[in-house]
Amino acid sequence: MKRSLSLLYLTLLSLSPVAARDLTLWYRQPAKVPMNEALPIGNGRLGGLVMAVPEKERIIVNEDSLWTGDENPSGDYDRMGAYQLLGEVLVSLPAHAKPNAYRRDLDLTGALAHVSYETGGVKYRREFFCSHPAGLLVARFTADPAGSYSGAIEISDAHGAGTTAGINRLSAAGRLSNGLRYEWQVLAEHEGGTLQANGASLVFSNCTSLTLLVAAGTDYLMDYARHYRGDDPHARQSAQLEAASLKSYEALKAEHVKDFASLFNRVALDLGSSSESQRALPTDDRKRVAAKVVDAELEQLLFQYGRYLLVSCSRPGGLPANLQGLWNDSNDPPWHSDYHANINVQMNYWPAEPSNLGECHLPFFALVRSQLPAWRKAAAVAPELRTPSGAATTRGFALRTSHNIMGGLGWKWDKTANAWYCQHFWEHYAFDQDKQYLREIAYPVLKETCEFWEDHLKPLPDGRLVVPNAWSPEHGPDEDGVSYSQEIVWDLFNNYVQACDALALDKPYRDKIAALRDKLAIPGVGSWGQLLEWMTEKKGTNALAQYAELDTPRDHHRHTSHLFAVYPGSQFATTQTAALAAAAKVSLEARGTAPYSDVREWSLAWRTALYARLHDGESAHRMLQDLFTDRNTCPNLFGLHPPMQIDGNFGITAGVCEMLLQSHEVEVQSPESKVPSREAGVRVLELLPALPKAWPAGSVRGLRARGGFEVDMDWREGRLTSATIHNVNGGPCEVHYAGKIKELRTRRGQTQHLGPDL
Ligand code: FUC
Repeated sequence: MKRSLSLLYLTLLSLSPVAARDLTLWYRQPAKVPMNEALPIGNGRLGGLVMAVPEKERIIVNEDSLWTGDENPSGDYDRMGAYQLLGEVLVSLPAHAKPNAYRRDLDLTGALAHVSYETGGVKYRREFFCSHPAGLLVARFTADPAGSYSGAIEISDAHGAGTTAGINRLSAAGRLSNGLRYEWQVLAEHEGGTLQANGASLVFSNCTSLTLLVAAGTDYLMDYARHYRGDDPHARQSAQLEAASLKSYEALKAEHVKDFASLFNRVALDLGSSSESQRALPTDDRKRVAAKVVDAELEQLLFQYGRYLLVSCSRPGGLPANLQGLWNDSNDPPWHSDYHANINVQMNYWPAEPSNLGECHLPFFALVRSQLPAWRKAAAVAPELRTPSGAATTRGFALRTSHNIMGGLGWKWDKTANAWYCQHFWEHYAFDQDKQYLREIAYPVLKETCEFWEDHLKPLPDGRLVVPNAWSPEHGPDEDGVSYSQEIVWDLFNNYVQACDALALDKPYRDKIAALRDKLAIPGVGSWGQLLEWMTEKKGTNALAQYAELDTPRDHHRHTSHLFAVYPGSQFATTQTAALAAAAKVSLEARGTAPYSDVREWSLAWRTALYARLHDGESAHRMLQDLFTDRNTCPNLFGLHPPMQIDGNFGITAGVCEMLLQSHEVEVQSPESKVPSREAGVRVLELLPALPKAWPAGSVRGLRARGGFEVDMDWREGRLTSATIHNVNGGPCEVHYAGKIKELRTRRGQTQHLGPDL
């Protein structure tokens, strides 16, 4: 008995950092604006926004492949299409208007949304989740006492399809303008009372409970060779509903909670305690206060919300997170709710590896690989992508600033987006060290992109190599040797060299690319100590009128593209390239934050990670705190650009990871060189590199580090008290903390405990 009690105590202790109370968003009123207020649930492919209105539940339903548009090698914007809304499930309960004791919440740990209220002496409760194992959205309505539910269920299809009603089923099916077929079905189960079809709705009376199972799908297939079309979704959906209807609600829920926890519970974070008065506030009010007074538990929740959202919208087998993740209430969403390649989709995936959700990165690789044939074709015919000698592109692919899921491209070439995408392929390996993945999935894409850049770099008279006529995203003129492009190509070449070394492959080509890397022009330092964004310092005005001065201390543009080499790149590591890192800091400080209206949402998340890499925890934390203002996040904590945009949610999770643990540096043999190549050396794990004063005591479990490590840490009074380094799949490493260095030579599967002095 004693043993089991102490076991229980230990179990509770180990669960305490992810206690439900700390990880719940809650509100005292129903949602009004779906994207800003509704509660998001998702299983990676199918998603719902729960409005939680007592007298008429509205669940806005999304399926991630419901896209208009097509392949468009000439970049014809109209043909790119947009991510579409599927429709809404509506449950009318007319007698429930104006209830008492209303509350709605989203429990991140269980991935469950709830609504509860009382009216007419009855306690009502709803629960919602999207199950990955079952492939369904599930909604359950219960009440006490029994027999209290009377109302009607309807579906509203966003593309005008009529509803077909069966005995306990509603369905709708249609085709979009590009021929994509879709279908969705709602199966209603009830306990007590009656439920029957009446026209296009299901009418129920005096039921004790209702369970709705929602299935949805399209015939989209991530395969260029099959024109992105696969099987009709009808049979798949019917089978999912059939299988789920054989299980009890509790069994479906238990299966979902277990599946979700298997990913979500890998990381537990405790940043300290908040006050009782902070805890007493609903999330919308609480976040406003948190922008001014530190609310450590809400900061921890914001970190975990990014992980919650990533697991909910990006699971293997589905599409990657788009500009709104998976959630969308419109057929004409902002920026088509597409994949933006100059920061946004990359930021979506920044937290995947460090926050221990490597599998959630896989949909991004699957989509990119499925688009390559179309992107090669588009590159081959683009006059803008001719090589410096005037030849058409024959090797590699390129993409524009935005794209769809069917080989279609949007606005303006972003020439080095191909190399930036490659960084993600490399990072998955860097963290997880899976050589088979590196050989079969990542390496071919990296090599092809190196070939593209081998063909496209332009030599300057002094022998340096530059990316010709490219842009610093959405800021100023296109020119040769823009810092953003130079840094991204350096990153590609450096990663490729490491990939060859890891696989012992292609030595001659590896050496060729290493030589090209070392000839790439490196950004200079300008007259006010800033890192130059273009090869030459700009004076005067910008064609884009709102940024009247380019490259001056008064230039507060939202993008920090020229700081790529600090984060997410690793070229300008603080300890090894101190002069360039210092210049980057000058630029970052000038780019600023509030009240500059252009600095918003994702800009703050990027700045958090940049400050963290520059070891400035106070500024990193200031950026994080600014995200809580009403201009940067919605009441449901979705990022607010405006309008709602999800990248900032993911970016801030990644930023917090960087504040606590960094692993982008390796010990290099010649640290005195201007930009040391990172091809040989021992991985450095830097503990608590940017811990702010706002988090004096805390702990983290389960962060991942490059090189194949998992790290747990505890700290008190702003100082590390203990650390545990699990060698999951790594080699030797060096642990750095506060000027101290400890070399570890553990084997795979071994764990090393370290004290405050390492
Ligand atoms: C980039 C940014 C914008 C916005 C858009 C979706 O173009 O410059 O701020 O986030 O993507």
